[in-house]
Amino acid sequence: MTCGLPYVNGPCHIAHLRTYVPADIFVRYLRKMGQEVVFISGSDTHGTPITVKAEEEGVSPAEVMEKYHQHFVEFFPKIGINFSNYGSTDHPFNHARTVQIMEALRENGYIYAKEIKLPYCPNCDRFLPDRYQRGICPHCGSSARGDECDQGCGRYLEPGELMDPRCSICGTKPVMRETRHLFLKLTAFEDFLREYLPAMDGTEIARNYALKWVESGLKDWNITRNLDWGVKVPGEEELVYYVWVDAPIGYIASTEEWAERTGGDWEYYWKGPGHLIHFIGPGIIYHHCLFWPSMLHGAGYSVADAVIASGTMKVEGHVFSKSRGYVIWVEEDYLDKGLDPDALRYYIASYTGHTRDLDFNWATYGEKVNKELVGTLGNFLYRALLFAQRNYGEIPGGTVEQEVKEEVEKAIESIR
Ligand code: B3M
Ligand code: ZN
Repeated sequence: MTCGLPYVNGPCHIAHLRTYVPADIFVRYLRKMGQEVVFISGSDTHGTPITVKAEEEGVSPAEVMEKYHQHFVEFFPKIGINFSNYGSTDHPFNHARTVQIMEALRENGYIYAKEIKLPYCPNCDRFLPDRYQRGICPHCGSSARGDECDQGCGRYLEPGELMDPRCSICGTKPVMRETRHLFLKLTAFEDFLREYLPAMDGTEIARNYALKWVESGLKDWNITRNLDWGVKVPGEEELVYYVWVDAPIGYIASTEEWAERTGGDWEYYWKGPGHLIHFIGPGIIYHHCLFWPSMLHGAGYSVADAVIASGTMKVEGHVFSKSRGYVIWVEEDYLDKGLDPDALRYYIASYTGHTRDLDFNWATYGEKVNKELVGTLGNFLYRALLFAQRNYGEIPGGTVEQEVKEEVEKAIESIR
C-alpha cells in the first residue's frame, strides 16, 4: 500500500490528510483481517516545487528538503499514521533505482532523445521548467503553470504547451531556445493501457479519467528537465529526470529501505505475486494511471492492482488553496492547539464518501465532536461503564446472548 509522496516544500496540511487518513484506516483494517501489509510513503524531494521554494527563501534546495522531510517524519506518528517505511526520493536507493529503471526502458527501446525548443528567460539566464513559468492553459484558457493547469482543468501539460508563458520569478517573456531532451514513448503503451486500465481496481474516477485520456490520444512524454537538482541523467550533463519520473520510483526505493531494515523482500511486491495499491489525491491520476504503469510495465516490474483516488478538499466551503489561505496547517492550526488527532481523523473519515468533496469547517467540526463523539459515543460508554461500576464495582464477566452475538457478526460482515 502506498500513499502519494508529499512535496517537502512546506508542512503537512489538511488536504494531505484527505488521502493519508483513509489510507491508514484501510491499512489497519486489512491487518485486522489478517493481511500482511507494507505501508509505504516518503518525501518527494526534487523538482521545481522544491527549487522555487528554496529561491523564495534564499536557501539551498537541500536545506528546504531536510527541514520539511524531518517535519513529516515527526508529524505522521502524531496523527496516528505509522508507515512501514517513510523514505525519501533523495535516498541513494532512489537515485540508483531511477537510473536502473530508465536504463531498462532505454534498452527496451522506449526512450529517445530529441532537440526541442523550450522557453528560456534571457533575464534569469535559464530555461524555465514547470513552476518557473506561468501562462495560459491550452485546454481551458485558465491561468496555469508550466506542467499543470493548477487553477483550471487540472490537466498535465507538456513542456512547451503552455500558452503565453512568463518567467514566474521575474515576469519576463521568455524566448524559445533549442535544447536536447529525452522522451518516453508513451504512444507505444497504448495497447497495454487499454488492456490494463479497465481491469484496474480502485475508484472509478481514477479508471475513467485515465481511459478518457487514452481515448483522446497519447503523446510521448518529456522525461528530463534543465535543472541541477534531482536525479542526474547519466551522460547528459545539463539534465535531471523530471520529478514525476523519480517520485513514483520512490515507492519502490522506500520499499527497498523497508526491506533492508526488516529483512523483508521488496521484489515480492514490485516484481512478484504481492498486490500493489496506490492511494492518491485527485490531481495526480494522470501520473499514476498513464505514466507510472507504462514505466513499470516497460521496465519489467509489476503494475498496481488498484489506484484509489480521493475526492477534493475544501476549507470553509472554498477550494483548498495554500496561496489564498484556505488551508489548515495540521500541526500549527490543530495539534498545537491541543486538539485531539483522533477527532480530526474521525471528521475526515465520517464526513462523506472517499471520492466526494470533503469540506473542513470549524462549525461542523465542533458539532461532530460534541454531538457524535462526546454526545453519542462518549455518552454510550459513560452510561455503560457507570452502570457497571454502580452495580458491580467493575466490568462483570458474563456471556453474550446469541441474538447479540449474531448482530455483532452481521455488523462485522457488513463492514467487511
Ligand atoms: N509529490 C504531490 C502532488 O502532486 C506529489 C505526489 C507524488 S506521488 C509519487 O500532489
Ligand atoms: Zn486547463
